[in-house]
Amino acid sequence: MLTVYSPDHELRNAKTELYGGELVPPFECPERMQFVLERIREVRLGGVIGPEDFSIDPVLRIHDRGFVEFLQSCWAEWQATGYRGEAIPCVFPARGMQQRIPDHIEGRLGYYAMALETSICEGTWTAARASANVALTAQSRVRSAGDSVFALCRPPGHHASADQYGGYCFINNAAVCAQAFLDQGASRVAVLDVDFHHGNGTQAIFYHRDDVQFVSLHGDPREAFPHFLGYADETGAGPGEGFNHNYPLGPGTAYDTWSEALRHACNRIREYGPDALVVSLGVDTFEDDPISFFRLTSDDFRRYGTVIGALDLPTLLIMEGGYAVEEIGINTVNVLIGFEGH
Ligand code: Q9C
Ligand code: ZN
Repeated sequence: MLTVYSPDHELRNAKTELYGGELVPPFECPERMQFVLERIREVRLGGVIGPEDFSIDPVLRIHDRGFVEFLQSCWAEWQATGYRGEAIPCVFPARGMQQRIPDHIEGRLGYYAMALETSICEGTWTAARASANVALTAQSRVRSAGDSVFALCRPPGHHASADQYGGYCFINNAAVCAQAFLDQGASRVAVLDVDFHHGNGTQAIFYHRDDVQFVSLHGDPREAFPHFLGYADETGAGPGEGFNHNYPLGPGTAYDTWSEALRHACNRIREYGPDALVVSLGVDTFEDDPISFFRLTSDDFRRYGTVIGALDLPTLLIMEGGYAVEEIGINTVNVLIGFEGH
């Protein structure tokens, strides 16, 4: 399988993540990519190519222009205030307040954030753009060659909505690529999200639409981030009713229960009959992931790769989460090997 990768992700190297009331080194760190890249070379999975440069247009098909401009200028504006740390909001347009966009960077941070573990630092926007270019390059290969491609990108994307960042995500790569398939002539695209966390951003973006089906397996929002979306009764709205499927699963979920949900999810995708499949591939479902509570083993990743491969669709696999840094290479590549060997 072909992989698309850019070293420009290293430009996002934040020093802080707000975790348990402390500022700690971020779980979502540059070293993650090194382990995946090394494993791809070790098993000779296939070629690794760099990204093409896409304009901001495919990103603006999904994201709000004011949001994009905010991300672009945030670090400079934050620095101009004289603050010494990384940019973290501390006030939000909470229930009962105005949803107007303020001028001050402090207010705009709160307006555009959905969570505040994700510090914004120098290089964040450049890295997020590179991540989207990697995903879009892989998308264009799937489209032109009809086979399946892996986008090895960070920062991840599935928590980002049209106008909110957070959960380590800025540009929703999966949503941007699903839209690109449609803009290039596809009638229907399915997004299968197997990251441990619910893909709240992707769900919100397509919730009212029938041309993108969103299917997600994730930690039950009662117990897991993002906590405020991802329930089973969220099935879509308006024309999108029936095109959103959530499988929330409880603490300690192992492969028997998880794979049963996956098979159910894959049947939904078969019924939908998409022209292309986008997989939000997070490997934080691993038993030793430091911030998650599923119990998948490294072998389970290979097993479920075959289940997704059996859908037999032109597939774009996009890297999302996974924080057991030394094992994410083995686990990610196991999915790709299983996928190819179905
Ligand atoms: N106690 C992705 O996997 N913090 N984002 C969780 C757990 C945020 C995960 C805290 C997790 C974001 C792409
Ligand atoms: Zn995750």
